[in-house]
Amino acid sequence: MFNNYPKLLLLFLLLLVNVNAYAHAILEYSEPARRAILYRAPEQVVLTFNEAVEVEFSKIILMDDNDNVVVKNQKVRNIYNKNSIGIALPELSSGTYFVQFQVLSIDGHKVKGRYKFIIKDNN
Ligand SMILES: [Cu+2]
Repeated sequence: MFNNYPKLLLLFLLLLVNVNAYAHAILEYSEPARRAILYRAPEQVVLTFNEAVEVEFSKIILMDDNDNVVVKNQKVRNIYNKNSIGIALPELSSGTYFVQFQVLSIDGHKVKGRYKFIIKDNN
């Protein structure tokens, strides 16, 4: 019965390595970009991660400078592929906005983030 012990240990170690291979999703780029200064209001927010995220368990909201929620409960959907998620935006006036997101990585971990962009008055 001790013959199986090294095999089991090896199996266990392999599983451990495998589990560690799945890290959280990392935001690689976004539209609008972090700290972007825009002269035309964006029509959507798109967040692209290094791996697929669970679109049904991901949220994106838009806040203004006074912490008021501007957009929430917008259906998050895949945009370019399974790594990118986004929401459509209503017509936004000039101002400072914050994109706040919470996504579920395929490894089951939640990843949160927040970044700012600015829409300048183009008059
Ligand atoms: Cu993780």
